[in-house]
Amino acid sequence: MSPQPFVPSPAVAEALAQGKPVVALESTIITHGMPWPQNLETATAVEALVRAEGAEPATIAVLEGQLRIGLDAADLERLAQAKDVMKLSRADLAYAVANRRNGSTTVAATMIAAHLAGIAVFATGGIGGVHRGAETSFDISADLDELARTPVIVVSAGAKAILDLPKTLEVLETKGVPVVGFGTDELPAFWSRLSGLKAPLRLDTAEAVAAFQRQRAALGIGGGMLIGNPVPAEAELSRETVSVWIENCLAEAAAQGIAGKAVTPFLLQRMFELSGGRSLETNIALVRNNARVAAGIAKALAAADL
Ligand code: PSU
Ligand code: MN
Repeated sequence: MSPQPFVPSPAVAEALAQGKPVVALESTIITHGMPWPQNLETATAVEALVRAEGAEPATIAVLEGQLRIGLDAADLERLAQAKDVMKLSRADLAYAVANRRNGSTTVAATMIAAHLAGIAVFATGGIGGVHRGAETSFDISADLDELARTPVIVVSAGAKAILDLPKTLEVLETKGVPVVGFGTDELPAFWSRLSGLKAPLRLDTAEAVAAFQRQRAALGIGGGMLIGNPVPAEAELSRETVSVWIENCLAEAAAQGIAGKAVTPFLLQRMFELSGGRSLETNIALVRNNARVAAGIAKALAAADL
């Protein structure tokens, strides 16, 4: 058995050993969040963008039971085309390793793996949160608990607008998770820049985010933080535009009895179809924007460590 419970790529191992900036990237967005071939194109483009910004990308997944931190081009392509890939969170990450399965990591599982490997920053699209109707379904993403317990900075465009955003903010506040508008006073709403909800905190630079997380650690306050980075204006879909598609796809999910882990992938796929592909274009733009900001934060953290 290897001394470490994970397998870093050579580039990630070297970057970590030298204290260079590293950005973790999730893989559920590849297997369950976007259709082929845009999933592979996006994953590849996001990695290139992180490198161009001067950080090392580490896409995380479980491949044949190995928890891999950093994938090569062939791994990414295989994952992007694979069927029967588990969608892994805290509950089943170790199950996939123990049973030699293939699995993609959600925000929660990516945070666990990133922290294990010593990576402090992670870029995604939108986190999971409190689903609409959670007062009866109890469907609240494990991403929120993970943010409360694992010290990784998660750069997102907010929580997906298919969720109940006010309830998601309330749960994050209860759990003590800082929610930071990045260069904005308002919580972004994934496909849209505005949600109508105030971001509890605001910071305007990568250095300020790094300083805040270091201060939290110095005070012995554990856990991660959520950065809400609005989608670039030229790529956004207005709240009015998306709200009709959201109502329709939520009604379909309810009529078909979609539940559990299948809910988020179902809603994203139907949003893609109902929007004629526009939701995906925006999703790609916001992921790229988040990767760029995450690379800046990783650099600020690495510089402060010198
Ligand atoms: N954001 C996206 N696409 C995705 C996801 C987020 O743009 O596919 C994934 C993330 O991996 C997130 C997961 O952790 O959806 C949330 O799933 P659930 O609601 O079942 O916890
Ligand atoms: Mn859920």
